[in-house]
Amino acid sequence: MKVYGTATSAATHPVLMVLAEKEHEAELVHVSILKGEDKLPEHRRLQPFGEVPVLEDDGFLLYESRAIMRYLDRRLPGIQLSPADPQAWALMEQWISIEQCYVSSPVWEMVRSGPVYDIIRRSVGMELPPPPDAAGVAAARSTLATAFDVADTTLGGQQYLAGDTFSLAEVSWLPYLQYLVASNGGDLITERPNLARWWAAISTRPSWARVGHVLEEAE
Ligand SMILES: N[C@@H](CCC(=O)N[C@@H](CS)C(=O)NCC(=O)O)C(=O)O
Repeated sequence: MKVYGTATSAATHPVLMVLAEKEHEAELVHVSILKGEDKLPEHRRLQPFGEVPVLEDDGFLLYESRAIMRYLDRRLPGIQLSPADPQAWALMEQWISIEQCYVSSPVWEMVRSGPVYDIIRRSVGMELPPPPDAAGVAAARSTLATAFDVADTTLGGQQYLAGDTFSLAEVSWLPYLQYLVASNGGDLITERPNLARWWAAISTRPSWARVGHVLEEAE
């Protein structure tokens, strides 16, 4: 198996995380976003939208991080990251959808206001838009606060988002929360006790410690 992506990309993380949880080795083929390699014709032949990640499994090509994480969970032996119970499974899907609709975009706004974006702006060979202003940051924080309040309430009654076991819901949230912490947004987690307890547990999983690298220096 090959994963085309970067070790610090939030969209590549779920793929690497499922592989780590399953203890399955795959080759990470580095595609530098900062150098624009994701926009080259040879990469677009694998991913027509010019983004990472892409999975190649014995000639089978798949892109879109959430599709890949679900595929790998079914495809590989080892720990099951999707609950068998239909209701727990549906709740997992609900929390993945919440991440996609209400968490990842405002986190990216926060990233654009923090130190990671300084690294990106220094690295790319073109002018990037300025960081969001104070109103933009406040709007992102407010959207995140709403989602985090809902998660905090749920986590007051159970250990994980979909119930009592770690699932793909956590896999989909981890990268964005890690980037939020790296972008002056960690208080949004720590000020919510159940969310904070859950974050402390999932962010210290050995698999995440191996794959959850955020961008810390220019390529
Ligand atoms: N919907 C895609 C989004 C992937 C995505 O946003 N990838 C980022 C890296 S984290 C990327 O390739 N960005 C390059 C760009 O947009 O120029 C997925 O989940 O796979």
